[in-house]
Amino acid sequence: MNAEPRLVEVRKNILKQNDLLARELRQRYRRAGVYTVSLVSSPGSGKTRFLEETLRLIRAQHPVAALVGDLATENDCQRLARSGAPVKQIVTGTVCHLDASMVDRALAGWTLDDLAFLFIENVGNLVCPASYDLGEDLRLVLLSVTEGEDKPLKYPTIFNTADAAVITKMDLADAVEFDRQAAISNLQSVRPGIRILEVSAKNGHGMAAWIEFLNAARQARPREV
Ligand SMILES: Nc1nc2c(ncn2[C@@H]2O[C@H](COP(=O)(O)OP(=O)(O)OP(=O)(O)O)[C@@H](O)[C@H]2O)c(=O)[nH]1
Ligand SMILES: [Mg+2]
Repeated sequence: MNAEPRLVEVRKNILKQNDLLARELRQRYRRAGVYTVSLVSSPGSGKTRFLEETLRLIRAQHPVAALVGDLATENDCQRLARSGAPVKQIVTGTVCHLDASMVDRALAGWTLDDLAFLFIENVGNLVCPASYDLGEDLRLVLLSVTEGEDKPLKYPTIFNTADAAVITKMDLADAVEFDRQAAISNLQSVRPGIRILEVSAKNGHGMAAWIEFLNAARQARPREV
């Protein structure tokens, strides 16, 4: 009978510790002038492909770096490193999300003051990453046209904790009979007013608007936490 409340308490303490460290990270990012963007989505929605294209486009304007989390492999790190930007893989083993301490450890050895943007690709998962603040300025949730317009309704927490949504793989929209209006209305119903970007990292559709949005968001960020 007593077991349940204790488990809840332990989980609350872990989350509280994470929030404290995330707040410190947020302060570090602000002091260094680096704008931090995290990406969350289900596995295979196109986070790495979108980030590869983003790094390629933004590196011409600004110094950037990226962290990427996966349970196993360095595959995504290798893909992102082709951009020439500094990239580190966080291998989580059995853990289904990144937390602030993993990010903190991965940042060791990097001088944040040298960066304008830091991107953090989370583990592909629409549930666990929702609860863990990484100190990011902008949390992006990606939804690909191939995974079904109802995902925001089924996984409301992750969509509700995001600052902006990116609909990916728009080049495949017709082939999979993607219902754009349904997807937009589902996103708006769980997170009213959320900014929605529509992109294809494959043919470049919407990528210029995304980069413009990113630069404007960095400019608009308050200096103090
Ligand atoms: N046609 C098309 N395919 C895409 C696009 N973006 C990603 N893909 C493909 O979708 C698959 C998954 O893309 P990834 O970028 O690896 O997805 P991810 O979200 O990083 O996956 P995890 O890290 O495993 O969660 C790959 O085969 C990509 O080439 C796109 O805009 N158009
Ligand atoms: Mg990936």
